[in-house]
Amino acid sequence: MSSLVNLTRHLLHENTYSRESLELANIINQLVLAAKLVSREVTKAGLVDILGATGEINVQQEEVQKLDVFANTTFIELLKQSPYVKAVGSEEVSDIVVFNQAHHQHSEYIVHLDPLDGCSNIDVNVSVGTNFVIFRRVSKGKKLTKADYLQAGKQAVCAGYFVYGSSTMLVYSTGGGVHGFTLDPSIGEFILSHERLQLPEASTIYSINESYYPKWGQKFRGYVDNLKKDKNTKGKIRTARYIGSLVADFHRNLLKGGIFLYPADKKHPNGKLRLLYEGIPFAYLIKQAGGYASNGQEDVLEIVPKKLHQRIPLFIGNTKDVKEAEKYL
Ligand code: P6P
Repeated sequence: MSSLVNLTRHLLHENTYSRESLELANIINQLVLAAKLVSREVTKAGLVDILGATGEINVQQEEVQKLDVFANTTFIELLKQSPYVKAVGSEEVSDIVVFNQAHHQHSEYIVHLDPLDGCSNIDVNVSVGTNFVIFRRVSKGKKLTKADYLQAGKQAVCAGYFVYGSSTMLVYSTGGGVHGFTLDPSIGEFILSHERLQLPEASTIYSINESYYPKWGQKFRGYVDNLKKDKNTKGKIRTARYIGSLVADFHRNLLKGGIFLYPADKKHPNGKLRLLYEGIPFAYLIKQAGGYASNGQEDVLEIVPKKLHQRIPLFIGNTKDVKEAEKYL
């Protein structure tokens, strides 16, 4: 029993029971409660009328799925209950959501999240997830400023994701390594299952949507062509894996290594993935796990967002692989 570590105990222990860790523990426990509610809906999605699209188009110009709406509402409402969260940036909402109830007067934290990443795959039972990153405010005034919610990822105090797959997991870091917890539905607790995750030294896996090959630049096409001929020290050629749900592709990358690539192309001149709630959470985690994330020119964690839904190209995984890809971009 003494080896049983639940999330709250881990969070407090990890941060030496500091005041900030108590505040983070409260915020993450709200995220956990929301994730349990979303996990329940996701796992029974085929049985109730919560599958499919709502008929609306969101700020990303994507079809809004019913589960997207449920997840977005659930996470925002539960984060609003925390006395520590001042605002939420959500993939589903065009502007920053600022909380101004009485218990938010001294709230110090901003949470950016993608409530249900990969949602277009939900109808075919592919793993989806919720990505999040937490920042502390930098301004001292009463009014929230852009400087508070448009910070570079290196300023984050916590990042993580929930993945709703064959099991529901939480993978998070507060800067002291990456830790994975698996939900035990029979007791409703996230139990430590992957302590201090580190990327494997090397991997033959590369992950990219090759249907966009005709839209890539000439140099990048040459790079991908070479990947197919590439052999590792044991003479093994590369293996392609692409799920099409970023959180699932990232989770595999974190556990098995390799490189995930989503370059800019003619259809997505600035890339498709969003900096604040896709690029930054995963860049924060991969760095803690010994890897690296780039937009092709620089470390994703160094980029100061100019707007909430800013898109970036994303190359993430083993540092050696990502640095090699940067030469062709
Ligand atoms: P494509 C899902 O819609 C998503 O935002 C990410 O989860 C995923 O990695 C990407 O888009 C897939 O994009 O263009 O390969 O279908």
